[in-house]
Amino acid sequence: MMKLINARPSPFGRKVAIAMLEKGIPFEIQWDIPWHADTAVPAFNPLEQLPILVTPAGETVYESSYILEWLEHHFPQPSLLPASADDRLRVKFFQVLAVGVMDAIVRINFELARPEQCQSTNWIARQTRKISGGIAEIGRQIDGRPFAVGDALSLADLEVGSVLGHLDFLIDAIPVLGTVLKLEQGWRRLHPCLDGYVAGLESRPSFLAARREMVEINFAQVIGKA
Ligand SMILES: N[C@@H](CCC(=O)N[C@@H](CS)C(=O)NCC(=O)O)C(=O)O
Repeated sequence: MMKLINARPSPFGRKVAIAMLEKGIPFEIQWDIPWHADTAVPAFNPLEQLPILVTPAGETVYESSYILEWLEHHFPQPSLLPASADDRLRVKFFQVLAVGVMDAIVRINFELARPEQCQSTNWIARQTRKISGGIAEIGRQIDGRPFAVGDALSLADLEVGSVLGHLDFLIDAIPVLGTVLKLEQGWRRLHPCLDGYVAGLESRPSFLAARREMVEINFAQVIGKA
């Protein structure tokens, strides 16, 4: 059986789990915390990041967007990619926006884990602009439709949905992040047109089954002096 090495609140791991659930691929999850000393991650991925897919033959596949493509190639049905090349390119475009927003969220998270006197307000402001600009662009592009590309679920929705869902989750779990991002009331107030889109995705059995849970992670220890 396939094994997914995953971290509990990881949006990267969640989109992979959702793809496997949508495709009906049986898999087990090995939970890990890549920041902790007892992590198994470096033994499977030289880049030391989750999620990692381990096939029954022992092949390892990592980098979430690449795993999604790998799954699409090896388990083409039901397809999570549109038929036309133009639409497939458009899926990639949403992937670029979603990955960019997620990268900025990760950078801010680490900056906030530094002692306050070491934090750069310029850096935080830069990442905040990327997040608000990226979400606004996603909202403009989706424009109230139920799916990002065409009229069916695609990898674009897994990419975008996992980021927006994760932002909800993070703002709830780490209120200071909401304050820094000026999103104390969440992103829906600023981008109401995305509300129905995300609600539709989050009500799918696959999204519901791939639930998030916060675990205690000592980020300050990870970036502090050895
Ligand atoms: N670009 C990677 C990012 C994955 C990622 O950042 N995973 C986190 C867990 S949620 C991790 O393993 N971080 C450890 C590290 O970056 O060293 C992907 O899409 O798979």
